[in-house]
Formats: sequence, C-alpha cells, structure tokens
Amino acid sequence: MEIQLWRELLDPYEQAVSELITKFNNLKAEHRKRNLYSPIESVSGRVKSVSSILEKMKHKNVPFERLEAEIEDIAGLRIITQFVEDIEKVAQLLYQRSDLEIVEQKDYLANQKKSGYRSFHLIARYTVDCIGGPKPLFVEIQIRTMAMNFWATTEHSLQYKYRGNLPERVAARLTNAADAIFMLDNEMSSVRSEIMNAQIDSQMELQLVKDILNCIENIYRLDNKREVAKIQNEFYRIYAAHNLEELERFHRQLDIFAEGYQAQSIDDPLSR
Ligand code: 0O2
Repeated sequence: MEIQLWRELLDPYEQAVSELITKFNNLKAEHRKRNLYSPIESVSGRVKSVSSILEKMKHKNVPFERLEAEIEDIAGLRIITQFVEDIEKVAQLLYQRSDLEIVEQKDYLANQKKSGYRSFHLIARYTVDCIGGPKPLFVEIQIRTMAMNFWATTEHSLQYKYRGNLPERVAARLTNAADAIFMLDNEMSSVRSEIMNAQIDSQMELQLVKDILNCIENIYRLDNKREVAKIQNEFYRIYAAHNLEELERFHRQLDIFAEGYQAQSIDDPLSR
C-alpha cells in the first residue's frame, strides 16, 4: 500500500487516540476536582507503526481488505492504575460510557499469560468524526497497575531485542520478576485504603490552601493591609500544624469575614 494511503487509513486512528487520551484525563481530573480518589493514575496512547501492523497481518494471515476489521489494536490506549483493585473500577467507568461500545474483554489477570504478562484489555468500538462523516473503528484499551506496566514494558523491550527468542536465563529472570510484581501488587493492596486517604487529604489540603490564599488576596484588594497581615500570620500558624480540620475551620471563618468585609465596602464606597 502507498504511503499516502497508509496516512489516510491511520489518521482517524490518530484522532481516536488523541480524543480518548483527553477524555480519560478528564475523568481523572473530574475525580480530583470533587476530592475523590481517582482510580486512573495516568493515560497514554499510540497508533501502531506500519511495520508492526504488517507483521501482525502476516502473523495472523489477515489480508488488507480485512485489516480494520481484524486488527483491533491499531489504536491503543493504556490506563495505568496504582492498585489492582482500581483496574475493575476503571473498567466499570469505561463500560458506562456512551461513546464506547465494549465488544470484547481479555482478562489476563485471572488468566495470566505464559510469559508472565498480566493486564486487563478491553476492545471497544469508538466513532470519530472525519471530513467524510462518522467513522467507527476499534480501539484496544489496556488497563494495568504501575508495577504490571513496569514488567510489561521491560519484557516487551527484551522480546524486541531477542526478536521473540528469549534466552532461557532471561526468560527465567522475567518469570521471577513477574512473581515479584504479583507480590508487590498484593502488598500495595494491603495499604490501599491508607494511601487513598492520604492522597485525598493532600488534595483537599491543596485546594483549601488555594481557596484561603484567594480569599486573603480579595481582602487585600479591599485595602485593609493591617487586617490582612494578621490573617496571614494566623494562616501560617495553622498551616504549619498540618491539621486539616483546623484549616477547614479557618477557611469557613475567613469566608464569612471576607463576605462581611465586601458587603461593608460596597455600602461604603469611600472605604475603598
Ligand atoms: P505491541 O507492540 O504492543 O502493539 P489474540 O488474537 O487476541 O490472541 P493479539 O491481538 O496479539 O492476539 O492480542 P493480545 O494477546 O491480547 O495482545 C495484545 C497486546 O497486548 C499486544 O500487542 C501487547 O501490547 C500486549 N501483550 C500481550 N501479550 C503480551 C506479553 O506477553 N508481553 C507483553 N509485554 N505485552 C503483551 P502486540 O501487537 O503484540 O504488540
């Protein structure tokens, strides 16, 4: 096939990957904005290279006419989670979406591959709007933990280096590493709720500090510099104690104070 035709064929897949990366990152951001724990840690994606597509077509005996129907991972998304438990949560979020029609799932967690590979795959139909109109296409979404991803990326590089014929000693090392990754994920799961709470607290603290500083800035604009210096010192004192409840209480009081102060300055324009 000519280069130009490959470009035309792959462009909608590029678009799908770029749109879905944005959408999945928005899902993560939405959790954060609502002070909720996000099961999504990071998102990435790629369109399969032409050489890799050709290799797969040859390996699976797929003719050009059947390429888009039978090679389902031309567009690939990867969602990384912190914990094994988050994988199912992410899958649920994806099953609920109206822009994805999940047509297949491959559970390499319950059915670990012989290589040691663990991951959860969803094959979905996704429609991109192109100049010629809507174009439905397949995307493969791989969901796995950071630890699983570390293993898979390393193994993939080694497979590439040895062209699929891993020396026995390397294969044995990888099997040991896969076992270690399994144990690491289990260990991390046992402290999951503590880590989740710590992360939510730290997000809340960040948001509170941002709101408090905005509030102080607003009061400063209304020109009561002495009052602001006092408020700021009080804020530093409370912040240094790292007590979230105290910080919340301070924020509530400051909010009431700022509202009162603003009302006063609107009533009395000379005070500005
Ligand atoms: P690349 O370079 O990542 O694109 P199937 O018809 O379902 O049996 P298929 O389509 O190969 O065959 O599906 P499968 O086995 O679910 O693999 C899809 C993708 O999962 C692979 O794409 C890899 O990205 C990843 N994967 C599957 N098995 C392994 C493994 O043992 N090690 C690693 N590191 N990744 C794996 P590609 O096209 O093989 O590669």
